[in-house]
Amino acid sequence: MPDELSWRPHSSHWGAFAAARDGSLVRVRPHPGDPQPSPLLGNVAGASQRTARVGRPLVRRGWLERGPGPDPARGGAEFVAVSWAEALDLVAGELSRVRAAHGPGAIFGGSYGWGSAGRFHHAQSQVHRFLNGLGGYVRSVETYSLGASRILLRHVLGSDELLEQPTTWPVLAEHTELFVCFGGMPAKNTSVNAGGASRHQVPDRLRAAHRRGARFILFSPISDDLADDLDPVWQPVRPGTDTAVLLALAYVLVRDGSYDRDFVARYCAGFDEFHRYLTGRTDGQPKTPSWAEEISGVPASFLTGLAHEMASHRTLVSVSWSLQRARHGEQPVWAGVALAALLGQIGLPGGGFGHGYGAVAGAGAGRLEFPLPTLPQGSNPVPEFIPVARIADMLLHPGTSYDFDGHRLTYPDIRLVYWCGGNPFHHHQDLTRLRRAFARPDTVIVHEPFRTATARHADIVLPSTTTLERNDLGAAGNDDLLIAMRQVLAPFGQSRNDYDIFTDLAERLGFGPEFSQGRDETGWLRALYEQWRGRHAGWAPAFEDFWAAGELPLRADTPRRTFLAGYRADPDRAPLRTPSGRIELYSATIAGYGYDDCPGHPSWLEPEEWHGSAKAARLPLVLVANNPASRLHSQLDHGEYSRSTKVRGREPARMHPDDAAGRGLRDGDVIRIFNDRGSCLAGLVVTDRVMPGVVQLSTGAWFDPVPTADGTLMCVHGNPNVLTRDIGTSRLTQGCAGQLTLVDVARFDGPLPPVRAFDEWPEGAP
Ligand SMILES: Nc1nc2c(c(=O)[nH]1)N[C@H]1C(S)=C(S)[C@@H](COP(=O)(O)OP(=O)(O)OC[C@H]3O[C@@H](n4cnc5c(=O)[nH]c(N)nc54)[C@H](O)[C@@H]3O)O[C@H]1N2
Ligand SMILES: Nc1nc2c(c(=O)[nH]1)N[C@H]1C(S)=C(S)[C@@H](COP(=O)(O)OP(=O)(O)OC[C@H]3O[C@@H](n4cnc5c(=O)[nH]c(N)nc54)[C@H](O)[C@@H]3O)O[C@H]1N2
Ligand SMILES: [Mo]
Repeated sequence: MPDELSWRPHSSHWGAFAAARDGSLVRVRPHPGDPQPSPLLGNVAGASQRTARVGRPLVRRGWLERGPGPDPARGGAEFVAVSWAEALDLVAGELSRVRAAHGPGAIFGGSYGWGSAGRFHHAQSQVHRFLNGLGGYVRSVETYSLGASRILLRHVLGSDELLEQPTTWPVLAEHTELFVCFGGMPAKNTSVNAGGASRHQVPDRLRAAHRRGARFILFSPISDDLADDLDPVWQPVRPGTDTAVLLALAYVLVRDGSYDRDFVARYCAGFDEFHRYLTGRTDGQPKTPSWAEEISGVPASFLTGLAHEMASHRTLVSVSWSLQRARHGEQPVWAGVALAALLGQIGLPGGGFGHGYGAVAGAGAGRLEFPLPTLPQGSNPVPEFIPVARIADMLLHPGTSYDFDGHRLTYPDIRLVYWCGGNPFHHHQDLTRLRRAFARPDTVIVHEPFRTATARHADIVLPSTTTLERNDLGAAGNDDLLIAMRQVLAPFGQSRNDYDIFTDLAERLGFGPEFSQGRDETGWLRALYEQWRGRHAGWAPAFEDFWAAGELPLRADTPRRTFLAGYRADPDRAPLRTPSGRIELYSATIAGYGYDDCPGHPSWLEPEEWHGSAKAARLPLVLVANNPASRLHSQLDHGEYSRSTKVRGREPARMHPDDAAGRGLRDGDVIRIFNDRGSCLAGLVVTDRVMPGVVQLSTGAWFDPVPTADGTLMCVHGNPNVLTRDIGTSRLTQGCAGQLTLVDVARFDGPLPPVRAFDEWPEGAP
């Protein structure tokens, strides 16, 4: 009987839950206070033990026999199981060798990725603390999530506060009359929040706005980017062309005199430069609705009507993060800010500009007023870094220089890659190229609970525990609860906590006591909690009481907050931290960099791959590689819920009935999606929820490559990143541009290659 089980509180990036052992099974039930628990919880039970786990430390046979060095065999070779003592000696020895021979600047510890929820066992914090203790490493900056916009917003609004402290949901639910959503606010995404979400509130807030009479406009290639129960008006838009649409809306406001002159004069700088571009005085092309229709496919009459509606209602211009995860991704964000500025509602409740509502549960949930318990990471004396998505360029082209936000930087010469808590062979673009890049270093070390594609590309794989196998503190900076994440299962096989692995390595490398401070897991949890309580949360109970209670409320409710209300109230006393102190519709700083791919004001710049490019004659479909509905990235892809969505064991790819019929394809077919960079198989879902000319394939199917005759890789499981282009958004931000790519699709005939992504690996005896 489930009620006789011993339920323990726990948490994940997709929500708080309780888990219990039931014989050899794990049972999971959502937190009772969560009004809309995530379906992703359905991946947890079956995926935690056995299947696809790494059970022992593994060393690639070639590396063990021939020693460190570049090796194209990385990714396809046999592993040998070794003892922990042997594995740790090898890792410590190799770290020492590389440091002695090449210095700490030859170690890449950027190690990007989501890992698991939990403040102490947070994999990124652990590896950074460890490598800092050792003397430093080359780091990565920024994220795949927001590569273009964080940097752009610092130039345009003087900070990235929009991302941390946007207008909160209660205010939107009460005041917004018109939600104009570029890229939507997909319900699938609001399951997730870095660190966790104990109360998923976004669907209810949107429904509340709808009940009050708010209207929703969805600009997207896909109709389910806004929930059906909001009765959205779906306006399909060619992927990658939203900037033209936003500029045309701004153009109508200016042409018809319905923009807010006072707001622009008082709160903005650079209107004249932007105006000259909008009206065509700089390039001969007024950014009219018919001009935008030609580019985007959105009818000019719709745009003219909408611009007037926007000016006469309390309007939120909402741009999803996905729009900036594409070439020239800075432009739709900047154009969105400019449009909202012309509407003059920035700083008013429910009006203005939003970015990322519907990306994560915490956007608009409001930040806590105090910091969370945090593992100190130490400091890194190595100055070198890369923008995170330039990983393959760095490994392939040491010594080469490139542009980044006004700087000219040089790629370091990396000999050792250390990854803990991320899956670049899921998240990075052009995986054939990434495999070439991973052949270059002397040594690749990966900590992983699972047999991921990244672990497969390592020389040494150290098996980590999952969160269910350890104790932790669960919390997010914009959530209501601190959760006592209690261990439910014994560690699988010989897997160990990342912390314990690093402690033993630090011991071997001579800084054991500094790293561990003499504490075990419980010692750290108690210390982190009590230090936090002492500094920031005197009202909280002692650790033992918190742990026994299982959770601690951090606040009563979502705060009410309006973005830039203070600036609006007094722009002279509370200026923005831009050079002008105002919202920059034109940035002399950016213009001064002279980047052809990011000029000084919002601009329509044709991407290399879209429906309008010459290449589209040969590759006529735009692939939308968005974030997956059935899991968090690649995590627990072998879980029950994720597997239930697969079509003939492959990741589902959705396309419009006309595109399917034109290719003789039927629902349920296994298709091959291809371009010049590679190909993948997927299971076809035919639906009119996707606009014609688009194929949608989410990220995160575990990479399962087979070589092809032309030297590119084919993923038989459906990882879209074998197709995407490995290029920065622009020279300003060098963000990930993986969302959009030109492809074509054909039925895959012939014997179907089996999906082996979750199988055991070839493993030899030592
Ligand atoms: N084409 C395309 N590509 C994209 C995107 C896109 O839109 N389009 N989106 C991008 C975005 S926004 C992001 S954020 C990235 C996400 O990319 P990642 O964050 O790299 O993806 P995850 O699958 O979450 O990888 C986390 C890994 O950590 C492992 N892990 C979990 N817990 C632990 C632990 O305690 N210890 C250790 N050592 N490991 C652990 C998991 O098993 C998993 O393999 O993908 C990006 N890639
Ligand atoms: N379930 C689930 N939720 C997640 C994640 C996950 O892996 N799984 N990942 C989390 C992470 S790390 C992040 S960064 C956020 C990402 O948040 P986003 O980047 O906003 O999410 P995506 O799903 O990639 O894209 C949202 C939608 O944008 C639309 N879109 C794509 N290109 C265009 C375009 O050119 N124009 C228009 N108008 N629309 C376009 C697509 O139809 C897509 O469904 O999601 C988070 N939430
Ligand atoms: Mo992300």
